Amino acid sequence: MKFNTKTIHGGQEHDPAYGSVMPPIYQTSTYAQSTPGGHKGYEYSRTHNPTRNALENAFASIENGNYGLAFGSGLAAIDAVIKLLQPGDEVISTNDLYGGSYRLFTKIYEDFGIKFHFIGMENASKIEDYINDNTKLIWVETPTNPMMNIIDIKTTAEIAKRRQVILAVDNTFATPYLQQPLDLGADIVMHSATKYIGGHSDLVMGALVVKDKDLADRLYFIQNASGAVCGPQDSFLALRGIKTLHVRMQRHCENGRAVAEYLANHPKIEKVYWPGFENHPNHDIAKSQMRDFGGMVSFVTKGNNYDEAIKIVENLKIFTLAESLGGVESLAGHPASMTHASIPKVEREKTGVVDSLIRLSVGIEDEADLIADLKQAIG
Ligand code: P1T
Repeated sequence: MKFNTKTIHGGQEHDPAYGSVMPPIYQTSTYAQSTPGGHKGYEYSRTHNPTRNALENAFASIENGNYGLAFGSGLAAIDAVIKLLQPGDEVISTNDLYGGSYRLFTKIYEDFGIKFHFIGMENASKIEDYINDNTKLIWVETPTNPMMNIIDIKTTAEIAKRRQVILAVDNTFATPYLQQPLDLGADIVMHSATKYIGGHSDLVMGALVVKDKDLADRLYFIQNASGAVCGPQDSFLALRGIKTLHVRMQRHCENGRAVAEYLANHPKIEKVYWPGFENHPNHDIAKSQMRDFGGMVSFVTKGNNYDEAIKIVENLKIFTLAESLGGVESLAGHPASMTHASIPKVEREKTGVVDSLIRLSVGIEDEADLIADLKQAIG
C-alpha cells in the first residue's frame, strides 16, 4: 500500500459490530466479563481501547512500523521512552529541540540520575565522540524546533546500531509524509500528534512507533503501568486527521516554500531558517531523507531587535500568535518567550534562539493572503 492509501486505510478494519466505516468512539472505561478473564480482548481502557487501538494501528502503518502506541501528549510519549532507561544511563540529544523536551530531560530525569549531552548533530559523525558504555539512547529531532537544523538519520542510525544504542527520532515537524525514520534505521519514531497528525489544533496527543517486538513490549508495559494514555474521543479525532495528512502536508509544503522565499527576499529580514534553501547547511541531507521541506519557517529581523519581533507577531492578522504548530491555520510564535522559555537564555542563544527569532507554522490558507499578512506586519 502506498502512503496516500495508508493514511486512509492503513491498519484499519470496518467495525465488526455494524460495519461502520469509521471506528466507533468506544467511550468506556471497562468491559463486561462473563467469568474472570472471560472477555473479548478488552478488560480496561488504560490497557486497551478499540478506538485507541485503531489509531495505534494507523500510526504503525503510516510510519512503516509494526507497533504503534498513543499517549495523552507528545511529552507523555517522550516520557515513556526515557522510562526505558536506568539511573547512570546517558542520553545524547540534539542541542536544538522543543523546550518542553529539554525541560523534561533536565528538570525531571537528571534528578533520577540520567545524564543528558546536548550536542550539535549537523555533522552526525560527531555523535560518536560522546558515546560511552553508559550511553543508551540517542534523541534526535529533525528538522529541529525551532532552528530547522537537519540531522542525517541514516548515518546516526548506523552509529547507533554499531554502538548498540537506541535511536529515537522526534518526527513531529516532518511527519511520515515527508520522512520515515524507521526505514532509515531508527528504532523509535515519536510524534507530538497534537501537531500535523491531528492537524486541526483540537487535541493534545503523543505517539510512538517501533518495528521491534521486544522494544514494543517494553513500551506497552510502560504505557499501561504509567498510564499516560489518550481517550477514545481524541483517538477518533486523530484518526480523522490522519486521513487527510497527505493532502494537508502537500499544501503546507507549498505555502511554506512561498513564505520562506518571500521572507528571504525581504530587505528587513536578516536570515530565514528553512531546509529547502540550497544554502541551508544540510540541504542535501534534507533532500535525501525528506520528500519536501515542510511548513515550518523561522526567521530573524535585521538588527536582532526584540521589540521589533514582538511588534511583528502582534501585527499579524491571519497568522495567530499562539503556541503549537501543524494545524490547518497559520500560527506565529516567539520561541524565546514562548515554546523555548524553559531553556536558559545562554543555552538557547548558543543554538540561535535569540530574542528576535520568530517561528511560523505556515497553514493551508491561500498563499497570497499569507504573504500579504506578512507584508503588512513586517512593513
Ligand atoms: O505538546 P505535546 O503534544 O506534549 O508535544 C511536545 C512536543 C514534542 N516534540 C516537538 C518537536 C514539539 O514541537 C512538541 C510540542 N511543541 C510545541 C507545543 C511548540 O509550539 O513547539
